[in-house]
Amino acid sequence: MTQRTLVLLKPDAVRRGLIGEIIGRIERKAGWTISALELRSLSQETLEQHYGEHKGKPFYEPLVAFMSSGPVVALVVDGERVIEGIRQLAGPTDPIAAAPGSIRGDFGVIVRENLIHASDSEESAERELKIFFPNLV
Ligand code: RTP
Ligand code: MG
Repeated sequence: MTQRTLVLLKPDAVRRGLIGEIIGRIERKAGWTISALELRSLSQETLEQHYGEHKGKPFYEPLVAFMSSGPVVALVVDGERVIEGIRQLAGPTDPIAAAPGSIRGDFGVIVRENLIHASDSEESAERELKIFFPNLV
């Protein structure tokens, strides 16, 4: 089942020089294709749309501050079961709970600064792709 997903390399990943390491893991999966890729700074409006489901939660304001603390790398990835696949590569939200071998498990410690975002379902992917890459066909 070919799918399309949105991936963000968060500001901590960019600051720490982990762009190549993380994209390399995605690229090496057989049959997945990067169809868009851009370094960009996210506006408050974009973050409000993207993380709207978390508005009102205690971690929302610090999350938005963190996500606007530096540029992110936004990618669109296409391929077989890529939505579930990249969530697996990333590991659970809390990097300490994430197994070694996963991106968060290998490089993260802090829950907020967990390196990568990946859409968590087909519905989320569709919604998030419209926010970040509205003109992609
Ligand atoms: P993401 O949306 O960024 O891909 O991460 P996720 O699905 O694994 O986690 P989610 O529950 O959607 O949370 C979004 C992001 O908010 C930060 N967070 N901080 N307790 C906390 O301090 C807390 N909980 C979540 C993380 O950056 C998480 O990825
Ligand atoms: Mg999420």
